[in-house]
Amino acid sequence: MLRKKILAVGAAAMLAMGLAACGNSDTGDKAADDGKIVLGFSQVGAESGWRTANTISIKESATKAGIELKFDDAQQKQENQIKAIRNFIQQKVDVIAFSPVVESGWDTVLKEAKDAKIPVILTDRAVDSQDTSLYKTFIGSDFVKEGKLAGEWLVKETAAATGPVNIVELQGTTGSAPANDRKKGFADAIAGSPNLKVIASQTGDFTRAGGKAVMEQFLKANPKIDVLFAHNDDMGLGALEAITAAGKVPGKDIKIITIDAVKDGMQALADGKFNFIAECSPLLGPQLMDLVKRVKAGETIPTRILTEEGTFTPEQAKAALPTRAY
Ligand code: GYE
Repeated sequence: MLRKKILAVGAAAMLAMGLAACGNSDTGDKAADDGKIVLGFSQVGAESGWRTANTISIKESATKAGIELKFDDAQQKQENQIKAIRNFIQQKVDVIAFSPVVESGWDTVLKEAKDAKIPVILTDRAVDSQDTSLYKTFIGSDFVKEGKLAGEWLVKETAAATGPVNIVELQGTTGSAPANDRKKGFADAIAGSPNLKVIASQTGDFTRAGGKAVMEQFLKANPKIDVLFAHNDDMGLGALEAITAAGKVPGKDIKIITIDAVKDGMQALADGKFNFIAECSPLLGPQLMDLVKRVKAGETIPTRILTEEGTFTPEQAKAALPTRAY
């Protein structure tokens, strides 16, 4: 019994020593050795084509800019992002950037970064923190505008409709900025058209599997669906399978509006399965690296940097596809 205990204590001590040794190693601390700027980046996950393109953009542009990137994939969990940010603080990186999976609950960890004097840049998604001194800038799209563009297209498209137009909505990740804002922008745009009605609205978590599963439920519960508004291409692509399996023709029996304009979405649009896409660019890497350098140099940067984007109809998608970067 006693022997076992001694062994256990010994093992724990060795483990602790091992860990300590790890902490002192070259990779554990910031790479002061070669003078490179070290950027800690916490990514949401790998939930969509948009996210994959965004991750590639960030990794490629870090390499190009000569910035050492510590990249962490949070698998769509806020607790993992908080853990990653705390690790970055411990490693004394020069700058932290992250794409917050949800809007709320960041104040404590952002305060920890501020106390450690590590500047933070928000990319892609916003936080709802009241204290804006907790981050330097927010670079990304105007999600309310994207939802609005989607809604405005539908209002025009259905201008001649006499009866009710039944809409189902696939929302993005619950509590995320793009889900909250796209829902709001769309609702605002259709508010003046009483025949346009959202009859069901649920989250599909921005994934194809989620889009398919929720669309199956929508189709079972609602005999008449005229329009699907999906908060991203991937959920729309998943929903296509459910719609076809239910014996309906996507793009005709059910009009489909999505957001992102990644290649697979653009292909569906060019094929007439989708009807309209509002673009959301994932290519944030080059601008982010530029900002990292400027923040590190102590420059003052604008507190909000907007991404520029447009919209696509099937004809425009056909024309754009051959040279589409993502
Ligand atoms: O639209 C969706 C992704 O935050 C803008 O996240 C991003 C959204 C994007 O999963 O496809």
